[in-house]
Amino acid sequence: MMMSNTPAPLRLFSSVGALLAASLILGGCGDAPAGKAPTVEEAERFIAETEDMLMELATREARAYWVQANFITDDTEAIAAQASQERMDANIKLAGDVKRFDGMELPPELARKFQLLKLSLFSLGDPKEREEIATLSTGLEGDYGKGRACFDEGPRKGECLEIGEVERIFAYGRDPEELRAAWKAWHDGVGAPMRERYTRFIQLQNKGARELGFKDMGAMWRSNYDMAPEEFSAEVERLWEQVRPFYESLHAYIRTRLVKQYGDRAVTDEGLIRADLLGNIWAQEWSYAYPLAAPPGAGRGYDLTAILRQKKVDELGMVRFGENFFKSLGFDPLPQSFWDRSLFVKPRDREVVCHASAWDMDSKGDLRLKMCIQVDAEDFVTIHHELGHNFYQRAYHGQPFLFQEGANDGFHEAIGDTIALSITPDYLKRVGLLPGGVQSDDTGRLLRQAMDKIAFLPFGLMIDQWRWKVMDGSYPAGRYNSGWWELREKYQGVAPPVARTEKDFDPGAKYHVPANVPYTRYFLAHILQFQFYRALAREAGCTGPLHDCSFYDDKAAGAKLRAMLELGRSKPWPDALEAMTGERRMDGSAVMEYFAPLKEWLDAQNAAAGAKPGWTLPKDPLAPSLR
Ligand code: X8Z
Ligand code: ZN
Repeated sequence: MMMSNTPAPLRLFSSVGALLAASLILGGCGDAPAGKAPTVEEAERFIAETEDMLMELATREARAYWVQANFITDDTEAIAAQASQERMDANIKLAGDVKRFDGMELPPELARKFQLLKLSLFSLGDPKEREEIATLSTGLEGDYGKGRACFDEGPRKGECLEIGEVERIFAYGRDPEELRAAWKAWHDGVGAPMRERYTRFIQLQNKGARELGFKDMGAMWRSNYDMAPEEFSAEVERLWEQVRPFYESLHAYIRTRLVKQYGDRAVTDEGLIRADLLGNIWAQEWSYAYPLAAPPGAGRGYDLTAILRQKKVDELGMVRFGENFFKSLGFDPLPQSFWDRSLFVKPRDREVVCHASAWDMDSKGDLRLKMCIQVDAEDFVTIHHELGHNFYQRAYHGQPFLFQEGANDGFHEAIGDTIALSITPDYLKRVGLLPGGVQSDDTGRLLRQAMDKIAFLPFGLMIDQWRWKVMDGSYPAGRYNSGWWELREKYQGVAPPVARTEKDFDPGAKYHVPANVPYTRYFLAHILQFQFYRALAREAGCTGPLHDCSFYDDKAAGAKLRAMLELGRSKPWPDALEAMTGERRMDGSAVMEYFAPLKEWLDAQNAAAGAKPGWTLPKDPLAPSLR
C-alpha cells in the first residue's frame, strides 16, 4: 500500500503542533475585512501556506505511523493516534477557513488545489470523537498486525500461527481438513473480535463525512475520481461487465480441476467453489493452486521460486532486481537512505505490520519499503508493486504538495504491476534468472498469470461494494457478515468452507478493512496495468503477442512512463491516461487482448468437460450447501 490521502495511515487524519502555527499564519494573513470578498492573490497565498503546513504535518504523521507499524506496542499506537488526532484538529480549522473562498472564480490549477484540499479534510467536530476515531483506527490496524490463527481443530490443534505461516499453508497445503481449520482459525481469531469496534468506526466515519457535506463516507471515497460519485460507480460496473465473462470461464475451468483433486466437497450444490481451496486465504489470487490446474502436458513450466532459492537470492537481492528494472528504464537508483531505513525481513523480537507498504516520509526523498519478504515468486512481483509506489512518489516530488498523489489511486496501484507484467521468460533470461534453453508453455504461463490477475477482479470489486453498502446503511451492523458473503458469492462465486453467523466478522480478516484502505483502487489497477503495459510495449516497438512483450531496458518506454508519473495529480486522471496511452477511458480491452489465447483455450476445455460457466446463489448466504 502506498500512503495516501484517504484513510490509509498517512494522510487520512493527519497531525501536529503545526496546528498552532497554522492558526497563526492563517489567522494573521487570512481574515479579510467582513463583507469583502478575498482576492485571487489571497487564495493563492492561503493555498501556498496550507501546502507548507500540510507537508510538515504529513511528515510528522508519517514518522509516528512508521514507528507504530514497525514496533506495535500500546505506546506506539497511542503516539500514532495522537498524530492522527492532531491532523484532524488541523483539518477542522482548514475546513472552516476554505469556506471563505467558496464560489470564487479561480485559475484552473488553483481551483483544482481547493477541490483536492476539500476532499482531504476528514475530521469530526467533537474533539472527544476525534480522539475516539483515532484510537479505533490505530487499534484495529494494530490488532490485525498482531493477529494469530489459533487452531481448535485438525492436525494443528492448539497451535497459534501468524499471517505469513498461515499464507504458506494456503500456498502449499493440499489437505482440505487442514485448510478449513486454518481458514476458520484466522477468521475467528482476527475478524470476529473487531466487530463491535468496526461498527462504531463506521458510525464515526460517516459522521465526519456528513459534517463535510458528503452523503456518507463511501460517497466521500467515490468523490476522488474527477467525476460525480454516481458516475464513478457506473464506471466500475461497466469495467466489471467487460471482464466478467472471462472470470466466469476461468472459474468454471478451475472448479472442474478442483473437483478432480478434492472430489465433490470442493464445490457447493450451487456451483460455488469452497474458498479455502484456491491457494490463498482470501481466494483473491489463485496462482498457488496452479499445479492443480496446469494444462495436461504443460508440465509445471519454470518455477521462479525454486530458481530464486537455488540461486541463493536473498531478500535484499530481490529488491535489487526490482530497482534494476526501474534503472533500466532510465530512473535514478534509490537513495542510500532507502536501503538503510526500510524493513525487508520480519523481525523476530517484536510485532510489526507485515502487510507490504511503500512510504514517502517527507515528500522530499526519504522513501521506504516495509515488507516481511519471503523469497518466492509472489513476493518477487509484490516488490515490483511496492517499488512502483516509491518511484511514482519520487517522480511527483517536483509538484506542489496537493498534487503529490497518483492521478487516481488506481494509477498508484498499477505502476509496479505494469512493470511486473514485463517479467517474461525472455526478461528472466536477460537478467540471468532463467537458463537460455528453457522453453515455457504459453498456455500454462497465461493460465498461471490469469489465476492471479483475472481471479483478482471480482475480489478487487466486492470489498468496496460491501463497504459502500455498509457506509450507506444498506448493510446495517446486523447484516455485516451476511452482506459480505452475499457479495463474495455473487461476484467471486466462492463459499465459506464452514457455515458462518452474524457473530463472525469475516471482512475483518482482510487487512484493508481494519486498516481502512479503500480497495476499488486495486480493481482499477488490474484494468489499468494492462492498458499501461500495452502502451509501453508498443512504445518499445513490441509487435508480438502482447503477453510476450517486455519493455525492460527500453528508454523510450521509460520516458513515456516517467512523463506520466511526474504529473502526479496535477491534472484530471483522463489527461494523465491520455498522455501515456492515447486513451481517455479506463478500458478492459487490454486485459482481454493479453489473455485472448487463454480465453479460447478455457472455453474449449469447458465445452469438452461439459462445464457450464456460472453458479446460482444460495438462499442463506451464510450457509451455502457444502457437501
Ligand atoms: O495491498 C496490496 C499491496 C500493497 S498496496 C501489497 N495489494 C492488495 C492486497 O494485498 O490485497 C496488492 C494487490 C491487492
Ligand atoms: Zn500497493
